[in-house]
Order: sequence, then C-alpha cells, then structure tokens
Amino acid sequence: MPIPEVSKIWMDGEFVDWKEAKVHVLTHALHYGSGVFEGIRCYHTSKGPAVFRFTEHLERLYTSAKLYHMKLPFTLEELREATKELIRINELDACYIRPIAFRGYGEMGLNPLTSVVNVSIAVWPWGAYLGDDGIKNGIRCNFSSYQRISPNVLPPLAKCTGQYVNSILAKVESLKAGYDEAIMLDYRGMVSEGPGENIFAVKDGSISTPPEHASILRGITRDSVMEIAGDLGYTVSERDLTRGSLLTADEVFFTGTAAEITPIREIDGIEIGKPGPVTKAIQDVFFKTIKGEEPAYEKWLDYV
Ligand code: PPE
Repeated sequence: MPIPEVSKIWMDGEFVDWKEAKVHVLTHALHYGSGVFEGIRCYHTSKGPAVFRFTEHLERLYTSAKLYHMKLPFTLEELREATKELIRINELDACYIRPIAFRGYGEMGLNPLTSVVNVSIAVWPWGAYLGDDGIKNGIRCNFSSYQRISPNVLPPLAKCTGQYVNSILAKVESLKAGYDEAIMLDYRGMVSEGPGENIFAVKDGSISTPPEHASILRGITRDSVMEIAGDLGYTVSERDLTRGSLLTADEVFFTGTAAEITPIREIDGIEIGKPGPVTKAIQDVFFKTIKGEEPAYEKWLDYV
C-alpha cells in the first residue's frame, strides 16, 4: 500500500511540502545505509493524540546515532517539539512517526565523518502492520534461513538503516514461501527476533523472551509488554529460547511499534494455536493503554 500523503514533512528545521521532501541521489546514506531511524506511534485518546513512549524512542535514536559516530544537530527536546508541531500541522489524530538522521550529500566514500548529518521527521496514518486479522487471529511464520546480524558484525541494538537489508532478505524469503513473517535465529542458533519485531513465548503460564545477547533490538513494546505482564502477575524471563521451545510453546507472539502485539498461530507448518489467554490478556491491557484508558500506564503517553 502506498504511503498515505499528508501535507508537511519536517526537514532540518523546516516544514516542507510532502512532495518537496527530497534528497540528492548522491546522498551518502542512500549508497551506504549510513542512517539511523525510529518508528514511533501516536494514538488517538479522549484527551487528543498521544505519542507512546516518546522519550524512550528518541533516546534510542541518539543511542543508534552514537554507535554510528553521528552527532545530531538537534536536541532531543527540539525533535520532540518538531514532531508534535508536525502532527498538529498535518491535523492527524493518530499516526506513525518516522524520524531519520542520515549522512547527507557532500562527499562520497566510506568515511562518513566528513558528511553532513541531515534529520527529517515524517508522519502518516499507518494501520496494523501485519494486518487487523493478524492481531485478532494470529499469523503464520517460518524460521528464516538468514541469520540475524550478530553483535560483532553490526550492533543489533542500533536502528541503523543499512542493518535492515538483513531483515529485508528474511522478510522476502518468508513472503515468497507463503508465510506472513520470518523468525530469525542468532549466530548461536538461538531464537532472536522477527525482521521488525521482538518475540515472546508462553509455556505453562510463564512468559519468556530472548535476551539482549540474542542479537535483538531492545524493543520498547517488548519492554512495555514485560511490565504489563509482570503487573498482571505473570513470571517474565529474558532467556535463550531454542527453535524447539518456540514450536512447543502454548502461545507465541510478536511485539513492535508497527506490529503492536501480533500472535503467531503457526510456525513452519506446526500449529501453535489460536491466540491464547495470556496473549489476549496482555493485548487487552496494551490496547487500553494506548487509548489512554489505563491510569497505571498513563506515564507512557506524551500528549500532543
Ligand atoms: N526488532 C526490530 C529489528 C525492529 O525493527 C523493531 C521495530 C522491533 C524489534 C520492535 O521494537 P519497538 O518498536 O521498539 O517495540 N521495528 C520498527 C520498524 C518496522 C518497519 O517495517 O519499518 C517498528 O516497529 O516501527
């Protein structure tokens, strides 16, 4: 589906028309993937639009930039304000927010340090990433033949544009094989995550998710789900999961800003089952939270 156009995009401090938000074809990041980005959601609440865990997302943008030796020419608060103003200008009630900082036009060659750092923020309405039906009834996945990038190849905890070619290969392989999404293993053969989602398994009422050393992105939805599940009284552990433990789990689900909480009902032709009670209980609290209907998690909403 084409990106739904809105009126303005923020580029290096200016609000420019959607159609004019362009970069030069010799932009460094286009050639070498030298950009860092975020994916954030703003939700409709009775008190107006609210950005979910905005500070944590912006902090992760600066963490990614640090790992790639990039100094952003804007402060976190400037980016927060620019985003809010952009949402207001575009009169959006709910949207996806895509900030990106990238090495721009100037010099070619692998040394990025001499290239300018450009920053832009775009917002647009974006529905369920893996489909409304996926959120309700679950999706079908396979184990990818592509290994997830490992810490000494590229830093998995950075959201760098170039790193996503690994995710793209896994995703396309899955789609061409008739699945909805991939599950990637790490360099040790342990479960890592999806191309753009963290993963959780439920067994006998206990919840597990791969730890940071399983080459994951430290997901903010993952963190939210761990807190919600703990508050619901479930045991949540960050531990290594084998392929077999995932296939024999009672419930498996993905988390992510785009994917929100999407149950997985089948992996490699093995039935996991319909979305189960633990997944549904967490989904229920999560979807109330983002609508501003859970006072305990109001702290995660930043009103526009
Ligand atoms: N792992 C990866 C590799 C990843 O890209 C994401 C987010 C997550 C885990 C979940 O992290 P969080 O959003 O903080 O809960 N993926 C973003 C980009 C998806 C895309 O297709 O683009 C997102 O969900 O916005």
